[in-house]
Amino acid sequence: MERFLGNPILKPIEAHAWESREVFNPATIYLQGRVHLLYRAIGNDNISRIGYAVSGDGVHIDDRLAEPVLKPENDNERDGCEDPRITDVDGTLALTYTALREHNHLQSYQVALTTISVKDFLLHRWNWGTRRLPFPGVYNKNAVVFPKKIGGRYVMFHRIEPTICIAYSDDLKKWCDIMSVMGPRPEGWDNWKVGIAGPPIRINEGWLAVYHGVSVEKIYSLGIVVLDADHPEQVLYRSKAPILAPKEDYERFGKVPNVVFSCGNAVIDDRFFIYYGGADSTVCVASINFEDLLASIRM
Ligand code: BMA
Repeated sequence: MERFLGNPILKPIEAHAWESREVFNPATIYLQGRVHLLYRAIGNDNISRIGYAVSGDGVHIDDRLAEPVLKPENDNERDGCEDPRITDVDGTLALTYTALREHNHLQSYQVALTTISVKDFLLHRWNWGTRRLPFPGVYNKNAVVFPKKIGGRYVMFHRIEPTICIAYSDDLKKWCDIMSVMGPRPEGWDNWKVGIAGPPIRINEGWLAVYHGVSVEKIYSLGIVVLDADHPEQVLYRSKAPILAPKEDYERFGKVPNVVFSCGNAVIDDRFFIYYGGADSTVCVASINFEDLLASIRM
């Protein structure tokens, strides 16, 4: 992966109380020739909200809104809306995020899911639909919806610690057939826990997805995985080494050191872009020629 030399592409804005401390882990979606970023922002009150920025070339930010586009709205997410992922699934945008609630300093977190029409999204009318909990009461995060139905059903990856799991749904409301997909490996960089990054991409071999792996030393790195086209609970390939690991200062030092954490990607022309949070503090981007990435999984 080649890091963009202008990283970080988004930094906190001190004058905005809601995004004054950290901005990181953006969801991304490529629509009408632009990359739209929904980034996690932490402000003076230590609560996570979601902000919006947009880029025409994938690396330079052309516009950024001064107000959050999604913020806690009910008790389940009272203490924050974290780590969004967004997917265009047959013309509806499905947004998943981590709903955080604290009880006596103990964190409880669940997956939350809402939708918005492409039209509203592009017009910046933030008419999010009902916020649902696909797995009520279950400690769960790192959820992302697949961009296509499989066997007539919606598909979602999510993470019941320490394992990436799958679930299926007829209506994006009720989820069933939860199965484990892949867990940590005993050796190396992903030996503590794993979680999926942005939406999987359909390639000839099946589904290509980026995931994060955490080592017992609490270093967050990114790897890739290829899943079967019709049964994405089956892993066909998993990268031995990370494709991106903390190296630059903006990845090694910050609110949480040694973290590269991704919730979004985009293919623009012949390049694959990975958007990620550096050290839970800023938004960064790295890219690779898409054919080179595909060649690496075929070797
Ligand atoms: C995870 C999430 C991410 C964060 C990562 C590293 O549990 O909270 O938002 O980037 O830890 O701190």
